[in-house]
Amino acid sequence: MGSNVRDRHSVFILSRLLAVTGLAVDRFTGKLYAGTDRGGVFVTQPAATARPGDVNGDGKIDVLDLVTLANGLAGNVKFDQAAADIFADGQINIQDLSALGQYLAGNVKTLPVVPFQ
Ligand SMILES: [Ca+2]
Repeated sequence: MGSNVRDRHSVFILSRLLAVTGLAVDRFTGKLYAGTDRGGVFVTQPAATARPGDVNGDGKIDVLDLVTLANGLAGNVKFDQAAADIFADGQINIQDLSALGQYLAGNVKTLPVVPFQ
């Protein structure tokens, strides 16, 4: 019986979500809005697409990502594997840590760092 209540509540929530029309994605921020312009109500972030360097997934690329990756490589914490291939060679290792450090130091302007073929 308890699950019926939850199911009805889920259907209610779903119907409310489907009632929302005119969803729009802000091309600059990637945020999804209900409304036809940027003045609409912020709904949610779109499904996660890995942003190279944002290893901890907080939307920023900063020294915390460096710390997270270092700890991740040491096996101490979990991290966003797709975002961690900063030196884009399909592997996650010390080269990614180095590339992120170079980016944070300003020596690399964009991520990922694509190795020479
Ligand atoms: Ca981050």
